[in-house]
Amino acid sequence: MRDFITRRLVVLAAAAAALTGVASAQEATVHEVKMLNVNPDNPRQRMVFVPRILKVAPGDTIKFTSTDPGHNTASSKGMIPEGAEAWRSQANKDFELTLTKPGVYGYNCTPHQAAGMVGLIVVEGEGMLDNLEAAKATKHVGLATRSWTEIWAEAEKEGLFTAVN
Ligand SMILES: [Cu+2]
Repeated sequence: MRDFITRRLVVLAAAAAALTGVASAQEATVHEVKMLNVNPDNPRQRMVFVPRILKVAPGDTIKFTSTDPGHNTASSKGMIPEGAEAWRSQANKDFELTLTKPGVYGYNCTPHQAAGMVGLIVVEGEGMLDNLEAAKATKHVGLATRSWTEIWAEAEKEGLFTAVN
């Protein structure tokens, strides 16, 4: 539901920009990612970021909300673009992350990484695929291996790595 609202806000921002004759619709958007014990849309998924795959524009903010206790978000080693800043949030706290450099960003929940709690953000733009192979080649622990197999396949299927919007 929130995802739907976010999308609507983006559409409204774009429409407002068009109406007022503003050339750029590059309004910085805030995308919410919930940190959950159970995915309400897929209860078999436990310890999960929802949505766990996001494509954003440079300068957009991702707001990780501590919906359920005990989770955090941290960039995964070897899975962010060269020169991008690593992050690691405190557990039980909301966390806002603004990404400016195009590329793929793999992240995890520190305590639940082995339980498969990982996610992907793609920041579109020039050079966004530069670190894709390196990110895909990263080794994982426990159920994260399965999560990443699913995430790469889903991202591919959704065309995240093809055209720049
Ligand atoms: Cu967690």
